[in-house]
Amino acid sequence: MTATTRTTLITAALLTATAVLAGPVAAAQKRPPGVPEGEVSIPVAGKTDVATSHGSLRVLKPHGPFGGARAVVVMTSQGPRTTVRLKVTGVGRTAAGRTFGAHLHTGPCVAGDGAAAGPHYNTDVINGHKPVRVDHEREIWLDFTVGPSGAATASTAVRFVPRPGDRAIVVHEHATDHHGTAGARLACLPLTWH
Ligand SMILES: [Cu+2]
Repeated sequence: MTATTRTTLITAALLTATAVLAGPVAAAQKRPPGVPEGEVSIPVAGKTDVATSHGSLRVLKPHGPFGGARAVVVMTSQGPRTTVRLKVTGVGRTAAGRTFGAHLHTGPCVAGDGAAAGPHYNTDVINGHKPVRVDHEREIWLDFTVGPSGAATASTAVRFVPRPGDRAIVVHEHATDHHGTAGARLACLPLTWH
């Protein structure tokens, strides 16, 4: 055997060993289609608009500061997380500096009929988890403080995605206390999604 032949045989043996190893290693990488070899793909859940609503607030209790008010609400989700933003404008100047409770309720927003909005949307109640806990992680609370120009904003983020329905953002007369209560229902904005 010449030196050249010996080199060729060794090279062939090495190539065979490489081919045997390449199979399982390549399979273990679980490279998704379209991703070039050597690149790592990190799945990113896209942000999705769940629901939006804007318009005049519907008055539930007359003579309050929300008769001429308007609101915008935007609900987006990213994976299991939901962000809700609320902006209210045109609130009566007498309400400047006051804080009002606001929540997502399970029922619809019907002018003059506060009871129609039903209870707070509570993910423990919806999923049958007991005991039911009432807090800003299980419900969507959007309390806001009215500025001197009659505008206010609020936002919240929760680790659940509310189920679709014909629902309402309800504004109450007081800030929300630790029991989740905030007094009389003054106004609402419908929020419907499917
Ligand atoms: Cu409420």
